[in-house]
Amino acid sequence: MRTCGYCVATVLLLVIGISAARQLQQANPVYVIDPWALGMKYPPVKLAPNTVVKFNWKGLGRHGVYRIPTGECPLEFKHSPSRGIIELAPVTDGGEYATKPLAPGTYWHACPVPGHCPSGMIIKIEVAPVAAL
Ligand SMILES: [Cu+2]
Repeated sequence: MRTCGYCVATVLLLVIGISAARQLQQANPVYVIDPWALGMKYPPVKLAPNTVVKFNWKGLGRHGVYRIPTGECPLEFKHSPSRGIIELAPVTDGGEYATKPLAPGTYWHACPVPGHCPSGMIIKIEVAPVAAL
């Protein structure tokens, strides 16, 4: 009896594909920003789809996390979704925050404490579509 080489290969690829898809569903990649603090510079980062971004400022003073629409620090950080300013984590003395898994797109995150965004607590996060990786 002859085995069908193509059939075996097809089944193998199918199994590998399914398990890879399961892994993608199960484990979101995590990108950690630690410390989220003054005196740091945050170069732009490119991340895979569904990456969770964690900000850590435990024991590092008063900070928070806002999403802002552009790389320009707003004069005033006030939750205002119509203007693209979204409070993700209010200012607390020490803390941490994790985003939801990020869909493809460009995100700007900044600290809302007066003076912190202009001093460098701002980061551009680009989440690439799957095909672009
Ligand atoms: Cu801050």
